[in-house]
Amino acid sequence: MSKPTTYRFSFGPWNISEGADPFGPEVRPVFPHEKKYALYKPLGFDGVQFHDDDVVPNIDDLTPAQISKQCAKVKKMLDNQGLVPEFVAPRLWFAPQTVDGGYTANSAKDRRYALERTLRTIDVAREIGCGAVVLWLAREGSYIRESKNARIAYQRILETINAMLAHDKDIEIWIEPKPNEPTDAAYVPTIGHAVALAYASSDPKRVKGLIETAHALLAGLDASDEMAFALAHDKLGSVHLNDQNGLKYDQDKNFGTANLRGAFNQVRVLEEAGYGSKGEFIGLDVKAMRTQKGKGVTSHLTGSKELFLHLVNKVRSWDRKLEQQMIDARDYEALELAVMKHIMGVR
Ligand code: 3MF
Ligand code: MG
Ligand code: MG
Repeated sequence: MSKPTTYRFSFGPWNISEGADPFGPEVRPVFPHEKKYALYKPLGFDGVQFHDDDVVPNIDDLTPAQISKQCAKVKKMLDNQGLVPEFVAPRLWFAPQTVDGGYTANSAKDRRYALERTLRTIDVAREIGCGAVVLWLAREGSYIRESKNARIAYQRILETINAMLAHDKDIEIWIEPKPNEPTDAAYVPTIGHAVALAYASSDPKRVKGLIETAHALLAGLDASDEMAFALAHDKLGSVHLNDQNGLKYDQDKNFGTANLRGAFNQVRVLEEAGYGSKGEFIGLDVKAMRTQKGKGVTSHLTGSKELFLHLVNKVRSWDRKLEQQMIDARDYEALELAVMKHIMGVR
């Protein structure tokens, strides 16, 4: 048995929010972005996940020199805080040019905007010392199927990936699949789609996936199987651990709080594959409840991390010999009861 992984954790500054939802405004006092970074280390987090405009606000309005200057400032801040930039994601879904999608928009001008902004995101990543760009393909889908040609849309996503790989010889691209929301149906709903794009690309080794628990659940899939699929192809760039209580709005609940057994199995799959041993982060994508009071609310982050670590202990203390006996006897009834009792801490 190799030595146990010491996990490192990450999250994006958007995880510390003021509680706005699609039906109501912010309910907590504003906590400025720049102040969030000072919270990471004291909370036990080493990695920062960025949108491009978290690094460079108003990125569309700045010259390359201004962008470089801002990147240098952020790099210095990260170095001072002892933080690692895990990835940068082009926040395309906010731009007025991407109302009908970015890479898959029907307008050539809008597609050009999306590509240019994405290539700039790669430059931003490199300048802050970060080796990965995440594509959450939020608006690459459709509201009605007839509005776009899906076959052409897939080709366009692939062309974008190839252009990104050509733009920088080292950057990795991690695709974060999600089946729906904000579109009715997304073109890259599962890790299988992302991995197919990776193999079809000009440099499959540099194209991987980022799996969010809730996104797998929204697709009706088991998040641990999605992770296992990526790991079997050596294509799990990172994770967004969280939870989701059935097919509702995108909840980003705390890890393990709605589906404890599913969370146990995600930790188990990650542990068994040695995920984290090469520096991969345990990323969180969790949202504090709107009811939570305070400024700079972070208890959902520390709570999710704590539950993750408890589950690591559960996975490590699980009796594998007994498990093998039950598998050999094909007594899955006994196996299920034993798993449940182990998770619940009863004998
Ligand atoms: C989506 C993501 C992020 C979102 C974040 C804020 C990288 O699941 O992971 O994109 O921006 O959730 O909405
Ligand atoms: Mg989510
Ligand atoms: Mg996510």
